[in-house]
Amino acid sequence: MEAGATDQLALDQIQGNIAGFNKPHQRFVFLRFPDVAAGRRFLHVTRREIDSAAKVAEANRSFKWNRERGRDPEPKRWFNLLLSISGLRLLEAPELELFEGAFQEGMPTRAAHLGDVDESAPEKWVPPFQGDIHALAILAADREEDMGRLQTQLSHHTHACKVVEVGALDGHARPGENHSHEHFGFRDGISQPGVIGLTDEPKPGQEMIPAGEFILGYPTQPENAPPPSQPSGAYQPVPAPPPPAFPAWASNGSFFVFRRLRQDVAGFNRFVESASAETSLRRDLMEAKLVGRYKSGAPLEITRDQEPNFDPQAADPSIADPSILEDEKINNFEFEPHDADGHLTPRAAHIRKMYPRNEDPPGKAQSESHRILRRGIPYGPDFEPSEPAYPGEGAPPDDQDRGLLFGCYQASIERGFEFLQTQWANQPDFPQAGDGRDPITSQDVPSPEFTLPPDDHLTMLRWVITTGGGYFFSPSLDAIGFLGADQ
Ligand code: N7H
Repeated sequence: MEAGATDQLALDQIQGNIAGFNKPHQRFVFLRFPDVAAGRRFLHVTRREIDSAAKVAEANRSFKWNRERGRDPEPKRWFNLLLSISGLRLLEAPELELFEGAFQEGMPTRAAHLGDVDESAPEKWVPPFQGDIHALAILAADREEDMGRLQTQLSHHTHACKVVEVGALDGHARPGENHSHEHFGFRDGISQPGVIGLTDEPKPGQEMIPAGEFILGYPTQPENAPPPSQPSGAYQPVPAPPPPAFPAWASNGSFFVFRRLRQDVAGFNRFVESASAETSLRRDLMEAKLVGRYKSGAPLEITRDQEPNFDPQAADPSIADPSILEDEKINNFEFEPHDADGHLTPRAAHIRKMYPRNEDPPGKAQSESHRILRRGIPYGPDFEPSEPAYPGEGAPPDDQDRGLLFGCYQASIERGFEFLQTQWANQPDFPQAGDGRDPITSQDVPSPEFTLPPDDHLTMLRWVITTGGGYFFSPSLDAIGFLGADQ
């Protein structure tokens, strides 16, 4: 299949956030159905309001077209509806035993496996994550005032169907120049896999991945196949292994992992300060070593347009050449062969652990077999350096509670999110013995180690704490109709 072909995916069936809402205001509303009849009625009445990937992708194209011409794009409001395993059970969805184990068990049951221990343990999670959640409504809008309209519309249906809204979490892009940056200060939302049949103009360095890695019912990435060619995005099809098992009604659906991740910005900043003093590295370079990018988003690697002897460590390259931050350049790099030892980007840096690109091990083909479509948005107020330290060892007060409402779509949670978290982030010996843990996402031990080549070993603290989460399924529009009908 040619990269960019859009006629092969049933985009009018697939829910819209898989294409990416990309909105600065998002609300996650968690729902409980009192009984099967109420649940089915709720699906039946909300089905026609669910926005499809076809609609969202078209609006995203028009948004970009208008922005490039200096015009104000038309503001949009989006709505999607997802179900947890207990919601599907209550709705008496058939053949649920075909779904993979991780989804059937749910995130809290997987806590020990994921490393959600100590402060991150499910017993400490905030409401509504202590109770049973049947469904998740995702509301998204360009304008904050439109969230009220979306919420009113949703509540109209929940009241009419006697569905309980057990809690809601609001995410907002940070204000002003920090708009695209998360709370530690790094630009986020840069590197995403291209999806064959959905991504029509892959950016340089953006590999095109078979849609079956993200959406059920399509070809998947063969783990041991030769790597797809790049950088133009021209993908050479290779025979696919059999897709993971799932009930027939689940075609065109996708699994959504949601995590409420609290960030201790003061703790992160303190660590950077002491580690840069210890290693005599500039502070901005120390930060970049942990993530693999400077806060601006500029990579710590030599991009394909730069001279081979370019030194990305001398200073953040975007200071001298802001064009490095453009789509054509910012993600156009590999780790091998010039940085096999991690002297530029440490092998345990967050972006290298989470997507090792052509690094071997694990090799490009395996790297491309564990991609996810990230859909995170910050929550909580901006950090103020003058704010008081947290009281004792406890949780921060509400007005200092900030972090990321992390979300990601994939066709298999075990192959996607869980693999990244357990096999790569939490493994001190991945990709090579002694490389250390992911400084951003691993929380499984109190004092994770991080190897800064050539021979510094830093002992970190935990700055990211899991405070809630769940596994959800985003059914196709037809499947919502099917599950909402009296069967
Ligand atoms: Fe990560 N951060 O701000 O430090 N992440 N992440 N992440 N992350 C990325 O490329 C961050 C988390 C991935 O393709 C960037 O968009 C924070 C989880 C993947 O090169 C930054 C949190 C998981 C990539 C951050 C967090 C991942 C990625 C670079 C939690 C999955 C793409 C900007 C609070 C288990 C790698 C960008 C690639 C990139 C940050 C969580 C995965 C800056 C603060 C839980 C796959």
